[in-house]
Amino acid sequence: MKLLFGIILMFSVNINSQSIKFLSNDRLILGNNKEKTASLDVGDIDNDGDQDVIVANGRHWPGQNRIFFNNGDGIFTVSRPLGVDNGTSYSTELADFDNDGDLDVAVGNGRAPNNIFVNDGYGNFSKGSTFGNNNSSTRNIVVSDIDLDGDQDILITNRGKENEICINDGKGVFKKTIVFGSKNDSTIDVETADIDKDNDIDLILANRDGQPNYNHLSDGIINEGTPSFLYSSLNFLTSELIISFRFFSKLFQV
Ligand SMILES: [Ca+2]
Ligand SMILES: [Ca+2]
Ligand SMILES: [Ca+2]
Ligand SMILES: [Ca+2]
Repeated sequence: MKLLFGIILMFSVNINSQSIKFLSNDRLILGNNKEKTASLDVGDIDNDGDQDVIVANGRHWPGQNRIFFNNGDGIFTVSRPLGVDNGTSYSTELADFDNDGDLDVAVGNGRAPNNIFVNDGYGNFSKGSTFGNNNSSTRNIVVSDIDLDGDQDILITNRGKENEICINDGKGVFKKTIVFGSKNDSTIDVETADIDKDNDIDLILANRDGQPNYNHLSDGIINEGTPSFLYSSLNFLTSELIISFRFFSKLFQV
């Protein structure tokens, strides 16, 4: 008998003695197994009330990024390529970068320009601003209003180069870039939070290549829209948060 859903995957997770079952099948697959997916994000891209998915493909090898549109039942029966160029994409994030009420796309590429794609409100995208250094080995991008001016800025973590904060001008254009860290950093991820409760945004960095993870505390000084970051060190051992907290009291060049 031919199975309607050829592959059925099911697993369950026990949380406090309650069981949650996750079900998947071959109608729920996004793309194909030849695509080297590095990142995805979820949001209502076409403003029809259901959650759609943007998938970034490529990593070291140029790939086609795709948007998958939800048919309302949780099945993605329509996909659309994002842009005409294949790219070495490592990371993608959805946010309303141009403040017009719809979700735009940011794509971070390794050794190739990072790009904004601007939504027309219906899930059709035009290529917008680039952001950050055009030739950095981008490994991750994170969206945060780092200067607290009401628009979404982008933090880029680079391998083998300084990390970057790209400041939004409010219209989805990123002309100003702040670098932090050194070219020797191998940062794979960054999160933002007000760690020291002084009402500004601090940075928590995850580094690879044997480097410690760092916490950058903002000094809260907004100079032409630019915060500075004090450099401190957090050593993470066995996933415990604070083993050692050492301030180097070094003001980063921003
Ligand atoms: Ca939708
Ligand atoms: Ca928008
Ligand atoms: Ca901002
Ligand atoms: Ca803070």
